[in-house]
This record gives sequence, C-alpha cells and structure tokens, in this order.
Amino acid sequence: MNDNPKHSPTVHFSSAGATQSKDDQVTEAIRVLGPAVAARMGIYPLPDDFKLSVVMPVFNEQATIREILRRVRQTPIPKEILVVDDGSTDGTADLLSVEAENNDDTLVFTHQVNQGKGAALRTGIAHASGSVVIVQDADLEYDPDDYLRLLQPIIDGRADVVYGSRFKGEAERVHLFWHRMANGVLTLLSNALNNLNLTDMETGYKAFRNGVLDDIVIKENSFGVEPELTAKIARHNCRIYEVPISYSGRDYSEGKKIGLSDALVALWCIVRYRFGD
Ligand SMILES: Nc1nc2c(ncn2[C@@H]2O[C@H](COP(=O)(O)OP(=O)(O)OP(=O)(O)O)[C@@H](O)[C@H]2O)c(=O)[nH]1
Ligand SMILES: [Mg+2]
Repeated sequence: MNDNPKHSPTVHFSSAGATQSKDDQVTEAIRVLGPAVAARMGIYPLPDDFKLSVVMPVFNEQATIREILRRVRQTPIPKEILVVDDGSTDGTADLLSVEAENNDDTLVFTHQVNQGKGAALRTGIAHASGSVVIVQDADLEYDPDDYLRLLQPIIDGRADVVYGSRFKGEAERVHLFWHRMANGVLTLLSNALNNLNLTDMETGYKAFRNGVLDDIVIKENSFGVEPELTAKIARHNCRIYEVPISYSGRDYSEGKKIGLSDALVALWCIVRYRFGD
C-alpha cells in the first residue's frame, strides 16, 4: 500500500498491523473496505511478477538528480530505473556513476553529446524490460508517489497508456500564465487532430503497457516527442486514460529550460505526426 496520504484511507488494521508487510496491509485494507472501494482509493495488489521500468531522461540536473532517484526508489513497487544522461556537463554524470555503483536497480546510459528528451527516451525505452514503462523527469516537478495511481488503469486491464494530468484537480503550483496558455493551445490542437480529449498532452508523466512501445518508433529527438507519442498512440488505437497527478512546477530561476522555441517545435510536431510517420 502506498504511504502517500493522498492514497491512504483511515483504516483500522488489526494489532498485527505494525509487523505486517506491505502486501499483507494491502490484503487487509481490501478485506476491510471491499475491493471496489479499495480500488477507488488506489489500493490494489500488484501482479506477482510485476516490474515497472522507470525511464529517466537527464540533462544537467545536478541539483535534483539524487533526490529524485531517492523518491523513485522509495515507491513500493518492484522496478528498474533506466537513467539516460543526455550529455550533461554540470557534474550530473559523476553523481550518476555513484548512484549506479551503489544501487542494483539503477542502470545509466550515456549520450556523449546532448540530443534532447526524445532521444533520451528512445535510448531508455530500448532497454526497458518491465511490464509497464513510465517516464520520469529528473527535476522534482512530478511526484513518484503518483505511480500507483498512474499504473492502476493498466494493471486492471482498462488502459494501454495512462497520462498524468496536472489539470485534473490535484495540488498544482500557481504560476507562469503564458506557459499554461501555450499548454492549452498545444493540447487543444493535438486533441482536434487526433480525436482525443486529453487535458494535458504535454505532461511528463506518461505510462505505457510495454507491448505498446514495441510498435512505436520515436523519431523526434527534442521535446517534440510529447506530441509525436500522442499522435502515434492515437493512431494505434491505444486505450488511453488520464489520472490526476500533483505538480510542483519550477520556474526559470529554478532551472526550467523549456521555452517558446520548444512550443513552436511542438506545434510543428502535432501537425507532422498527425499526417506523417
Ligand atoms: N531541457 C532539456 N531537457 C532534457 C534534455 N535531454 C533530456 N532532458 C530531460 O528531460 C526532462 C524534461 O525537461 P524539463 O527541462 O524539465 O522540461 P519539462 O518538464 O518537459 O517542461 P517544463 O517543466 O514545463 O519546463 C528533464 O528530466 C531533463 O533533464 C535536453 O536536451 N534538454
Ligand atoms: Mg520539468
């Protein structure tokens, strides 16, 4: 069961609760609440052989890389962490060497030259062996405590792909008006061309049932990968779900890098990948 208060119901466990494993706690919560209510609260058992592949593109995230890895590892889900260092020059690479050395669950792949988020995802996804692949940015904007919520529609068989929406009711930092407007326009255009009704096409949290990615070739090296993936999963008739996630957006003084030129590239990619491959 997730430790996050967002998912944790007020359940009175038996006195053995203190020594129960997480699996036992999930079983007991489901017994007390009933499967339907427990599922609504994000309490559900993971399949026995479940493994999550966390693909983390990283470019110059020296300030946050260790903390985000700590938070990812803390999630109560069997997993592999596939970090792709996209040619960082700020000391991130040295930190990642130590992380890989000290943690069996962490593999680091290195691009000698910076290529962009899309290229980093291509490298990471090629090495993923889990049942579900989730993209995890290396800053602290997205919260790994949302993983159980993101995985649920795939695990219970409803979805092939799940997007975490920053605009569906969870706590969200209030700032950057123009950034949000651009986000709205890009999502609207992508929806219109792909016949979808997403609220947050550009979200960093995208989870894929692994088989889905076998049929998709990522061509974009840049942030244009977000509309590219969206167009391609729509074309493959994937069953797409959105779930609310929390979001602690950073601003430019805190290291945010995405800007107007990225929005223009995204605009072009929405059109390009709707009509081409
Ligand atoms: N900016 C940038 N990020 C990259 C690159 N390659 C990999 N990344 C990683 O991709 C992830 C997303 O980049 P961010 O700069 O946080 O941008 P974003 O989160 O998509 O967008 P905003 O948060 O809205 O600015 C981070 O983990 C980056 O470290 C690259 O070439 N440029
Ligand atoms: Mg970010």
